[in-house]
Amino acid sequence: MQEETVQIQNFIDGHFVRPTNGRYLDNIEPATGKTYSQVPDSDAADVELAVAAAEKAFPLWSRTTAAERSRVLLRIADLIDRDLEKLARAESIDTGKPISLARSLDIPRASSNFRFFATAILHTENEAHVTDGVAFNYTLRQPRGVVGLISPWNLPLYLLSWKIAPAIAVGNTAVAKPSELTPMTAYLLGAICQEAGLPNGVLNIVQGTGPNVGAVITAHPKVGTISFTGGTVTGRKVAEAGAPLFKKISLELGGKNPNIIFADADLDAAIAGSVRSSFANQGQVCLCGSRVFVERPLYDEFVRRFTARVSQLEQGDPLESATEQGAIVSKMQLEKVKFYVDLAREEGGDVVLGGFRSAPPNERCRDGYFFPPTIITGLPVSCRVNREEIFGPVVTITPFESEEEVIRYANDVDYGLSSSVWTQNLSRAHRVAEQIHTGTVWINCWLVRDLRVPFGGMKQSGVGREGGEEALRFFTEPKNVCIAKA
Ligand code: TXE
Repeated sequence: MQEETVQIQNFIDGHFVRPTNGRYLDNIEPATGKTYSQVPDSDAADVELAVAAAEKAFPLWSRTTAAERSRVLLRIADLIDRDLEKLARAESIDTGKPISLARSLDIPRASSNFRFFATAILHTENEAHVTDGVAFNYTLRQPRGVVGLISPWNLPLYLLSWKIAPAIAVGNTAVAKPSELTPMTAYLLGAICQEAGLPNGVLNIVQGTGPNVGAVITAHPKVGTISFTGGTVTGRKVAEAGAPLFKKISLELGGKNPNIIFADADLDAAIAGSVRSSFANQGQVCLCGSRVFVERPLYDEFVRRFTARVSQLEQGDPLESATEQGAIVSKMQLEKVKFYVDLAREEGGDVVLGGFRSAPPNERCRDGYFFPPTIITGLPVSCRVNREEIFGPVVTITPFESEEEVIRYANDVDYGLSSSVWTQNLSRAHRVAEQIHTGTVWINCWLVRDLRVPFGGMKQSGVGREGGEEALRFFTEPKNVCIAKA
């Protein structure tokens, strides 16, 4: 297999280069537990080169017309579509996610991100404010310079492109760092950008660890803008590094999202939606609804039917098209999942499905990191398993008696990223949506993502919003120009 011999390189100033220290880390395929490629273990010297390249490219790129920037980004989108199968396979091998998910979600979304922002910059309006016969103001929204983009391992190309596309569309230049666990599609994106004719230095990709690369980017005085997606603990470090330099920072962090099912819900739809929101990508999506709340009259039936449906999910080799549940991204993450399932037992929970490491699906995957979809009932709402982000294929189900009670449960965590509400009562849907403290509320659906809507979290799920207009604003600096009338 071609992937077995790949030594990934950094992408700096339009060229693929080795890390200056010559060091590499093993990159493991989660489905097999075996090293299949090597990722640069870059450090401050590489970040320095990337920042210098981005700085050098900025004057020209920021003055390039929106129409020309748009053309380049559209070419990138087209090339991602052309390489769909290659990228989907790479993403599946790198993350352990089912190839069907990479084909239908991750890679198509990556090209949509480029296409969306490539066209968005052609349709923006400029603001003007007339001061009563005294002056005329207009607002320039200018690119901010070199931006730092740091992304996690769960949706590698999807989330990295979500940052790169708006950042460079509006004329910034970027230093991007994918997760050291999932470097492959970012590496392939570098080649796509070269082929698309993106000028050298507009996008630089430095591969390596959080402490050696991510922390250097966030502390770098010439990187004034940081967009970060990852864990809450890391997000805090990013905020601490950026605060003394007054950087503009957007943080998209963890979640412990409620999935609320009222007794008047369309049960078939609620079950189908809950299976996805609980276990998509082995539960490793920050938007997964890991806390399911079901109104008492429906509780027993929901648990029975939901468990039956989940037990039918096809667990298997991520590279097989029929697989619906693949591998967990890393050994460490697998240990974390196991820790929380053990903790759930200690906290008095009943494991009604899963709960123990699954048998490998085939010989190739003998040493892979597999854990089955796990359903836990009988836990108090306030226990650790119901408050801390697990980020794996584990959900709890809890009954509730009233709207007021479930709103209290939903809000009683440190996180506030997203929520789902299943009900056929429109007034209730609006009422509950208004009272839930999450950045997104889905009514009778999950993960419907219109790229125009504001996206982000409340409380410890993050600071700021991206998506659509919000992203264009985040990556630009507004400047008011005031012209006196006389
Ligand atoms: O994330 P990290 P990890 C959650 C999930 C998971 C936990 C830890 O609960 O178990 O976070 O996962 C880079 N300065 N989410 O360790 O460390 C790192 O190299 C700057 C939720 O993978 O936050 C990677 O590129 N950057 C999440 C990125 O930050 C640093 C998705 C995210 O890694 C850094 C993934 C530092 N000091 C995990 N340290 C979501 N909400 O989508 C690390 N990084």
